Amino acid sequence: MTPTLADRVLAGDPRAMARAITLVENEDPAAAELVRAIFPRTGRAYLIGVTGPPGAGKSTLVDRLIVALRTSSAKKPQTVGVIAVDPTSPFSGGAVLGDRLRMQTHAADSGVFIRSMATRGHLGGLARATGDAALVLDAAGLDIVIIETVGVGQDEVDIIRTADVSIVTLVPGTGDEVQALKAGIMEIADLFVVNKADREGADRLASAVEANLSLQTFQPDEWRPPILKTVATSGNGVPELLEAIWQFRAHGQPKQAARRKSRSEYRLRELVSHRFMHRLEHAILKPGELASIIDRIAARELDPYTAADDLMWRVIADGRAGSREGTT
Ligand SMILES: Nc1nc2c(ncn2[C@@H]2O[C@H](COP(=O)(O)OP(=O)(O)OP(=O)(O)O)[C@@H](O)[C@H]2O)c(=O)[nH]1
Ligand SMILES: [Mg+2]
Repeated sequence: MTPTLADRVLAGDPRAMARAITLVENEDPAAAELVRAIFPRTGRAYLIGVTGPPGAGKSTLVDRLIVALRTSSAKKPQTVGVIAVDPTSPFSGGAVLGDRLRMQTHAADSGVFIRSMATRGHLGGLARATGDAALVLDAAGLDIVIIETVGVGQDEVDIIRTADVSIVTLVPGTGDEVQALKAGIMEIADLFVVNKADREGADRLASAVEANLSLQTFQPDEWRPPILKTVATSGNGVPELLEAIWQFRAHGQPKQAARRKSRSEYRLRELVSHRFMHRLEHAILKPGELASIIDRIAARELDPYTAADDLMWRVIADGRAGSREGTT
């Protein structure tokens, strides 16, 4: 019997991994089947989320982290998968290409798998696609899975929030400091990285983050996010960053269990609402019907609560009719 795509993913075949990620990225119906098959074999990889403003040096930093993870003398070399979530508009593919080129140093290393995912075409489904892609890399047996996102939208925050460790990168002199603090990114950080520390203002930025942290109270045994300074281009500060990640991992066992639970909860809730809407739009409503309901709400002919209740009951009724007919 020829091996299935799931079998090949589980065997760590990079071509199968790439194919599997394409399926989840395109929301191909075969993706659900694949995730079902690999899911029992996931949960082993350690998920590192890296976020921060555009151009903060995240990819450069991730590249350095890969090198450190592959050569670290303290531990056995770790195998690494990277998913770079790219916010690029359909009109410029520049950043994706940039990431590919920058990380090409690892092309010959079979212990490293790198993949960019575009955000376009994913209306709110980005976190799902990214989560599934992470499952693929996890199932393939990679020790570490790094997810890079630009910290701008809720989707990205959701992705990073559910990682085992969340790294927030900031850069001096861009005014992003304030924005990051506002965007609620402070709360999701387990580690802060002030990158481009070769630039003017790095100490000032580190102090600002520190000042913000000191407003929060931490229990004696609670993890207090450290603030690390790095120069990703030269690799300065990267060994210390990796060390801090290991410390967090060792420290954060109870927290990690809670994270994984919240990741499961998030995925389930997201998937149920997605499936519900999908069924509604593709199996129950006639083409254009949803649009006309929306128009009626906008015109105040219908209120959104009545409309939502009605739609919910139609899905339920359809499900009942389906089960009576013996179909699903
Ligand atoms: N001076 C200086 N430049 C850096 C440093 N780290 C990265 N850069 C430069 O900053 C630019 C952006 O780096 P990237 O690694 O692409 O940044 P990014 O955050 O991944 O960018 P996006 O994914 O597009 O948001 C590149 O030109 C890097 O060479 C640093 O520590 N110091
Ligand atoms: Mg990048």
